[in-house]
Amino acid sequence: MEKKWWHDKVIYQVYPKSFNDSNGDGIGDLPGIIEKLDYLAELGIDIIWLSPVYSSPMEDNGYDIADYYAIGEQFGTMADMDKLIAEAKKRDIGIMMDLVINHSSDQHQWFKESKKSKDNPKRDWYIWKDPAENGGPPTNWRSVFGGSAWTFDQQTEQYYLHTFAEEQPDLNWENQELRQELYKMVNWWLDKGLAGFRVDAISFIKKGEYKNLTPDGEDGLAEIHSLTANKEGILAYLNELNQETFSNYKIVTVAEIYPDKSERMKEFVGEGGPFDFIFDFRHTDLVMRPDSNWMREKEWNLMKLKKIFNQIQQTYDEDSRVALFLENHDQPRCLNKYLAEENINRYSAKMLAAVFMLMRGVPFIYQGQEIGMTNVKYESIEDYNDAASIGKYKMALENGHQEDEVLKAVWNRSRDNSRTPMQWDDSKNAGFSSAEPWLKVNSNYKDINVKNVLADPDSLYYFYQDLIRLRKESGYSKNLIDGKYEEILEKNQDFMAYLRIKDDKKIMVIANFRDENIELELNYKLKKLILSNYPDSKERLKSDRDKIKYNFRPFETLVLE
Ligand code: TEU
Ligand code: CA
Repeated sequence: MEKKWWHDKVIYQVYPKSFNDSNGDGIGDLPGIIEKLDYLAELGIDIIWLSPVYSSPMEDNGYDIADYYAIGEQFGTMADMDKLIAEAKKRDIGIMMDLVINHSSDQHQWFKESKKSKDNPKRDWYIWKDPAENGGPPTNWRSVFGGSAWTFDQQTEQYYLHTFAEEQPDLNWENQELRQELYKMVNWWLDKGLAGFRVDAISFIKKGEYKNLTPDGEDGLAEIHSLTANKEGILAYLNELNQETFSNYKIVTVAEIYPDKSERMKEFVGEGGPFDFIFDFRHTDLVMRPDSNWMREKEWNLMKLKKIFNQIQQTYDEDSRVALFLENHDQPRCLNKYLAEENINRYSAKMLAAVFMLMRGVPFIYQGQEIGMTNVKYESIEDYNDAASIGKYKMALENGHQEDEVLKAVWNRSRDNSRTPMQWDDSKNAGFSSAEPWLKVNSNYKDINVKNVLADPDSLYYFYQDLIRLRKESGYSKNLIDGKYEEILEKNQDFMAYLRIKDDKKIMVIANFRDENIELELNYKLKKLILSNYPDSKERLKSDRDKIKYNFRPFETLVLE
């Protein structure tokens, strides 16, 4: 595969509802994003992935779309959207929209029609089935947000399928008319000059056989993920989608695909595949339990994490790419996920940043990650908004768990951890809004905010900036963008380390994951220290002719040639 224009790009994810509120209604909006474009340009990112801003009743914060051709009024207007695309372009930033086509909102005109009668022309655009013999749901599938994946409709006495909330009915991809209608919409957006799409939950568009499976949780239901992800025949639809839309534009697409078997991943990406690259969730799944078992804390350790990172890197050969990410709007903050609470500090935060940003792939920074935002602990479930947290909370109480135990699990796992308003400064509401925000600001905003990191030359923000420059504009670009990934010190329990090799140049990224000093001897010839998360590594780093001996401090991370 030849080199692609997007190989060296860095993508920043904006969750619009929580980014910046320009008109004082407590909800982030498009003009608010435009106000902050200079901030993002300064960081050095190339593309903004915008979580959905379409017209939506917001049962799942915009992942429930009521009109694909309209902007949600809380976010602004189509004119604001056009302006955002234009203003971003002036700064060399592309806009990547979120494409949510596994399901729509139940408020979409199509579903309203579909619901009317069994012989409505749009009936077949969604998935309707007769009740099981006992009158219950057609199968025992659990929706991703908890509870049955089927909802009964009184009027027509059938159930409809929803992989996610009941307000998010699944579209029926078997219906050709529907598919054509979706492609028309995709092209309409691409004609506006987007940089591309992030394609939501696309693993689920092809359903498996409609049958009961062995229950895997205390609710007697079975995980829909394993039943419907990437089913045989999905590629025909995805290739058609690509043919009719993406392939006719100079864009980049990244898809949310759940790997069943890693060998299959390659069918989805690269030359001839329907997408340019994908999110591979193996490293986040290591830390988070599947939905059926979400309350139990997951045991993981550095050895497992290293192994998985290595597997992900090896899955995609030298020519293809994978999304590099630690956070998104569905995940808790990376500092809490990968570090013990007492170990969260600027050194460990920079360590995580360096380790993931310098692998082979396209890095994603989620809003607030660059300033070190952390998880939130609301005192009551009333303060939560995330449909998944609330659904699972209810389910757990019904299954007899104690409220405080469940709330604790919500603290760890809730998607609201990453959805708290962006912390711009130490003024009221963290400078996010002049009004009470839709979701409570994290109480640590007086310490952790954009104003502070910009004023501190040694901050995490500037470290991210350095990492981006290192990838894009340094003598090491070739290694970091195209170079081979090779894990080293596989057996070492304390360090994660790898090489990025291109021609005869080798770059080493080496990180001490422990909160203690550890001395290490490396059989490499040191040419240069490129970057470190401590100010004085250079003076301390001495090397023999072909050995590096170094006393690493807690979380110390070096990038070496
Ligand atoms: O997520 C798909 C998905 O299956 C999970 O990430 C899911 O959100 C998580 O396991 C819930 O605990 C995508 C979007 O990223 C997510 O925000 C949407 O809610 C979902 O699709 C439905 O559109
Ligand atoms: Ca607003």
